[in-house]
Amino acid sequence: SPYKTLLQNPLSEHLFDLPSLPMDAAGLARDFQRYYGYTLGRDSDSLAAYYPYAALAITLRDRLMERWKRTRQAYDGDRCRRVYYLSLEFLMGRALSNAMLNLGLEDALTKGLHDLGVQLEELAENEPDPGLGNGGLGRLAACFLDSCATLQLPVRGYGLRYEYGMFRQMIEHGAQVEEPDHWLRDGNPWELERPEFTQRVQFGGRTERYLDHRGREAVRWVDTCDVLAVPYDLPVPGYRNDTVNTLRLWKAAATDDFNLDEFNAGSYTEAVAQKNQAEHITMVLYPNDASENGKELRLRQQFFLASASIKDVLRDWVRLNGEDFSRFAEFNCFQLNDTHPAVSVAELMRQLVDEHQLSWDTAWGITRETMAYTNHTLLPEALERWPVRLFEQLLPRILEIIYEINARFLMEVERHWPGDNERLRRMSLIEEGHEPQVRMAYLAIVGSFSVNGVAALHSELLRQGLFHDFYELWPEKFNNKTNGVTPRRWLAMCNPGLAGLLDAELGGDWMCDLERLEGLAPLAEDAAFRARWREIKQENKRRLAEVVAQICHVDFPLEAMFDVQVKRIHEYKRQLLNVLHVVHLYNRIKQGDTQDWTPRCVLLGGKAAPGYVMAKQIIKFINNVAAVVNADPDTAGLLRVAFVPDYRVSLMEVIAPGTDLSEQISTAGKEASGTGNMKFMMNGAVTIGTLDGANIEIREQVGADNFFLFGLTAEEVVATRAHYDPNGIIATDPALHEVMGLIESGYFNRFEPGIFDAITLSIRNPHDPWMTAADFRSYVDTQERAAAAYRDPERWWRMSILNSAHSGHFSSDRTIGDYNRDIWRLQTITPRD
Ligand code: B1H
Repeated sequence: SPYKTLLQNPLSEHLFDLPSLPMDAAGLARDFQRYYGYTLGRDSDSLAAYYPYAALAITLRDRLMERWKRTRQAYDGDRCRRVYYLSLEFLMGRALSNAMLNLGLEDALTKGLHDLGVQLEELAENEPDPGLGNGGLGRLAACFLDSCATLQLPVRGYGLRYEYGMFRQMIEHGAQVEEPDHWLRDGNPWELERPEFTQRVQFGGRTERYLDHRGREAVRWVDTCDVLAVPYDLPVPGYRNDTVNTLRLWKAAATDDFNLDEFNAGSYTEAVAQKNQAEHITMVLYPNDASENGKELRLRQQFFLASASIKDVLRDWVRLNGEDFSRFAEFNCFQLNDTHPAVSVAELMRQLVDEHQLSWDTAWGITRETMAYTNHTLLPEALERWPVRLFEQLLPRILEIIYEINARFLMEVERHWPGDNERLRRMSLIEEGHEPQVRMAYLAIVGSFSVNGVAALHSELLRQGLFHDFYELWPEKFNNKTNGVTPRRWLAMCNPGLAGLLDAELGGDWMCDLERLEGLAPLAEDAAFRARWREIKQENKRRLAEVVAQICHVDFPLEAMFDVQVKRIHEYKRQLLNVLHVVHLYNRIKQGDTQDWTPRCVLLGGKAAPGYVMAKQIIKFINNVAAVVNADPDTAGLLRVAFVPDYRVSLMEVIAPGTDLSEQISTAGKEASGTGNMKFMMNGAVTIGTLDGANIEIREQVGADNFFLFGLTAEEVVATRAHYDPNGIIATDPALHEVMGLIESGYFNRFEPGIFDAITLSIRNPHDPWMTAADFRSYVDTQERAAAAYRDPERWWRMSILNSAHSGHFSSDRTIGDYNRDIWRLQTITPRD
């Protein structure tokens, strides 16, 4: 590697004494000007909106740089215990306003730029929204990094630098159309390329036994096709402290060793062109939220992340400690974000045994004390299994190691339950059959000291269902860590109106001790306070309505109840149930049944996995229903429906503050936690929801009176399954009968015959896993109770205030505190001057 060359003479220490940077309005503005004019070389002939944004980003990045270095030095210098959060997804959202908030530079920058005639807010809108994640799982990783930096915990994120993030969603004739998201097109001012820390990752080849220098039998992995992993570091600033943590994203690059045969045969260009293959590994994020990907390239991505990240950590260890690994587990912990990086268990073993010459038992002891696994879903279609055959080709040495782990593990099972062959078959890391598969979740459990779910119900269902055998073997490994979201982005940043009120009522820095929101509870009884609260919500609804008008061309009157469901489109999340309710309201309007009507604006949004046919039909259905409802003059002032395209982090920042009613209506037992539910709650929305995921805990916190509960429980869902009769339900519920009749009459697809047949059939199917018809009646009745509550403003605003007041528990600071207490056991580290 060209970076191997070290400097002949160490650089003078004076070189590292950087002059400190101005933090006042004029000084900031001067830097901004310099970056725009000199560094980026732009002037008045450039109308590209990107460059003023980039100049501001560099201005801010400079002000993080010194703290970033000092944070690294503090972690290295203290030799502290550290955590590595391994995730195929980090859905970070925009960095600029976050950096501004955390550095406390909003006022100075607004003024400095204003003096230059530049509008800060407009400029910030030109930052691309990096979409390196699908949904909740990726966004959770981002909230966690924010909390770790704010709590000053030595945690580093490791992920992939996808060239193309989550696709951009367009809606054409009501249907989803995907467009590639080349978010790096104009460059990324936040990232720091660090080619000097490049790692080499192996693929393919074969294994070979040999005698090492001590004459012991050892294995090496040879004839491999290697790919370089080049790290790009992103700063993760804590809230107004001196900590700046790191998110390290790997980019795949070709090695320089050419295929000599081809090269010598004169095929120079062919030899070079082949190298492009390597770079495909980090080309694109798989957009299949909560369902299996099953493609070879995906396994390549997973191993690429695991191998490069572990090498990075081991290199650091050896740099500071030499080849003595006896205290490695004491100082290092890897948190696996679902099974996507679970191959890390075998890869850590491989590096310790093959590359650092540890014995199997020593290496296994270290691995099992170092890895921790978080499960995020019970859905069978999301449980990762990789064909043994694929492992054989792509990662032959890793497969040998998995076999060895399995053999030793099954002996342990045999000791615990002698002669229980059925159990051995059930618990094996290898699922036998026509096409044998590696069960990645079992590999993660066997190789970890901690296994956690993401909400109380979810963790309980893991213990009692999916992982029951493992729970019986190792009950102490299993624990719950209820999810949370960062109040910096999801309250302070996205809801400046409310933040101002909280500053005034609770004093500063409530966003770092969110339980202080409890102080709002008594104010819910104060009519003057409720009036201020309502005004802030109305202003946020105005902002949201503006976006809906601009993007969807639908008019949302502000006095209506804003009823919102935004999340990935999936049958288990039951966007269909929401639409059935909309059609029911439409029927009532058409029948003149509008006494005591609460005007309602229903907003939906979310992406469907490109290959998920039913999810795409649901999007088309929503849009067709919206078109008919909005075009019917009878609905004026009573009902509006819109589908917002390209739902993403930056849109949620406008949506959550402007929402009255939060829809969390998954089939009970299916949504592991949900995190959108928490963002809405913090911003004063009231939830209508099932007893699923974290909804249960939300209801506990806010009290049953301030939560609209409906539907079957997880237990009832299971019990109902055997005798579920949707057609009987439809026949005996007149409202549902009419709704289904209207849809089946082709009312919403006049010129597109048959396109919704699959949807109506799925609702009528006795094997419908999501049991949409079962919950219709209780959903509609509960929606009516919510509407009545909204007509009683004093009641509604009290509920709204109490939702914010009791949302402190859902700060990701609390979640990270729990991880740290039970799993990570890190000390806080404060960088010093
Ligand atoms: C969640 C996923 C997920 N669970 C596979 N599982 C993926 C699975 O690309 N893939 O292959 C991507 C994502 N995502 C979500 O995690 C849960 O559905 C939510 O309920 C939960 O709140 C969130 C965070 O824990």
